Amino acid sequence: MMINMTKHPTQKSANAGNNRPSSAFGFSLLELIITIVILGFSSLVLIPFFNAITRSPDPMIRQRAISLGQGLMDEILAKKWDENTPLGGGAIATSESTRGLAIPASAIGAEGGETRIDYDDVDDYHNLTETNDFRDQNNTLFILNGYGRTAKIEYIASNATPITTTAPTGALTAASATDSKRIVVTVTAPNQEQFSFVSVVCNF
Ligand SMILES: [Ca+2]
Repeated sequence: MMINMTKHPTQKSANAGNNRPSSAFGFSLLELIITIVILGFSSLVLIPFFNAITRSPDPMIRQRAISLGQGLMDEILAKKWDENTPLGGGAIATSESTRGLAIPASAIGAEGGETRIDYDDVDDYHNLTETNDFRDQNNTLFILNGYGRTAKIEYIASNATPITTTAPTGALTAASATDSKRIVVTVTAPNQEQFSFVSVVCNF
């Protein structure tokens, strides 16, 4: 019996140049399913991350807001403690203390006739409110659309703690004058995010 060992012509051409395993030609269904499952789990982790990025405030917005607040706070802190504080400094009389000069502290707020460029003591800035249009201490106008800032100054008890933007409650009258004034500057950014700057200045 003769056995023909010659390969069929079509079989020979199909195997020609084929030295790689059959799996190298593409993905099996199992591999595709595993890939889809991995991508699915990855998206669970990554989607909240991307959402957080798209919703986070623009760093430039924050930087401008902080500059606005810090600029006004620096300006206020450079002024004397009270309208009646003598040039060169020195304590004056308050409801907390009779040390120093027997000159009573004034009520909170700008004195009659004072405008921004005349502000010479800390509490002149009480209720200063600016929106879009801002002025520096030289009364020079600069515009930052969408931003706002306000200043609030109150007498607070000198032993009050904690000092925050809301507590302790302050007083505005000269009769309730204490040895400490709390300054709160609040800046509102275009995205309505608020930044508060708090300082306490003392009668000395
Ligand atoms: Ca003043």
